[in-house]
Amino acid sequence: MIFNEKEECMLPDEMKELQSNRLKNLVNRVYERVPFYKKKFDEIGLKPEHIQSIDDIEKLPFTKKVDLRDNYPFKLFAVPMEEILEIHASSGTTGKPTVVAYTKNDIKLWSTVMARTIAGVGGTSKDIVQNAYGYGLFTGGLGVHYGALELGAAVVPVSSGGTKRQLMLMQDFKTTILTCTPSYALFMAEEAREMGIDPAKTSIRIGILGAEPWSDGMRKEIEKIWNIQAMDIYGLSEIIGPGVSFECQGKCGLHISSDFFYPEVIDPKTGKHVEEGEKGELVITTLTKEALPLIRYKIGDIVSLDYSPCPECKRTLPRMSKVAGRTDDMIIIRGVNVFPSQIETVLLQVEGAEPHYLIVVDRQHSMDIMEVQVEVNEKVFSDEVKNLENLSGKIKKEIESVLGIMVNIKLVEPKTIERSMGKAKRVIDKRKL
Ligand code: DLL
Repeated sequence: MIFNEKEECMLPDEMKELQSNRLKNLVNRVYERVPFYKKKFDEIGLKPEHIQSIDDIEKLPFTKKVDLRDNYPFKLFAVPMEEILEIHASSGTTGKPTVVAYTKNDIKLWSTVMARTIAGVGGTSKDIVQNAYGYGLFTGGLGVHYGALELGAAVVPVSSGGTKRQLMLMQDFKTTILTCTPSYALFMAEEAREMGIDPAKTSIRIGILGAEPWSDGMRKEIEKIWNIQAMDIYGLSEIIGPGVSFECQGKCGLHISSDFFYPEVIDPKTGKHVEEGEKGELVITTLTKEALPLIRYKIGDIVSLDYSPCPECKRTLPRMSKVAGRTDDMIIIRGVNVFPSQIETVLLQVEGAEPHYLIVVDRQHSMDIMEVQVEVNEKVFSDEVKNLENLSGKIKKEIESVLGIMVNIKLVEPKTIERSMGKAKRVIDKRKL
């Protein structure tokens, strides 16, 4: 189903004009309202009037995650606090989270693009959506929630976790759409079997899955176990949350809502556009967002773009490939973005721990588990066992409070973690996606 045919099936010229007008307006707005952008534009001698069309976008400088960190928490906001309705945060690269915010119009926009998403993957107002993405500062729960409301579907705001209860509600309510991370969908199926429930026999017909990388192999497995259509949706907090792109029923790439989020794919080394169809780093400009407009935001996800007509639906929105990797060392564990540098920051603050560490990620019973191996110094190593246990407990507590997910700590002898001559290898990811 198409949520809004007029918007999603625009002719290329119409779209270009809309994007150009929106970009001009955006550039004026940030130049006037956000000192960070004014300074950046002034540094390269760029005036808002130099931007006359969407084709001028390459004249604009990139924005990066570090810019959000440097302007923590609110300095990139383009509206006064009285216009802000909601504030979210996701993992930053070090101690402080990345903060994002929404005005009333931004929430409307979020609702629209998420209604497009749910309709795009095959949902209707008749569906009962069991929303097992986390509610709270994480963007998944509320994003899907707003979309379901806008579409007119019934939403069950169960949030993530409490798997047995999820399964009970699913059976009693006869929910038809499950929204969660792909790994949680697999975990839930295992729990179901243990409880004597056959996941293939539930009333779920569509899984709206995303927030972490997953392969087509994993899609097939989820589709088989649950007897559903497993659909990929993509987004990130900084741009809007979920709702940046979604698969239509052809599963032939993810349609980007490019009337609001203008996509470019660049070579991360040169910053230049790659050819259509070639892989590179996704960069997005939020054309209409009010609270936190972002110009040419370098996302770090590797994708390719396809502007050819969709073989399945009438949408003219371009399609991006599934995410093929990252340009940085971010990993996603149970839907939570984790940067090795966050762990390093904690270790540097704990007496007795050395900043030599290795993160080992694995998947057991469809659940991601993370172990951090930490080297201790000679003095601590010769201490009593009790002291070592205390140290390990302290590191665990600190890391868990920063990341918000469970972690196992293994203290290892001094000088046992392999030293590297070049880029240190901080992560061993044993998960087979
Ligand atoms: O994970 C938004 C979201 C919520 C998307 C629910 C889909 C469903 P963040 O926590 O800010 O936002 O993390 C964003 O997650 O840059 C990607 O690296 C990764 N990611 C999100 N969706 C996908 C996907 C949400 N479908 C970061 N495939 C992004 C692969 C994904 N990676």
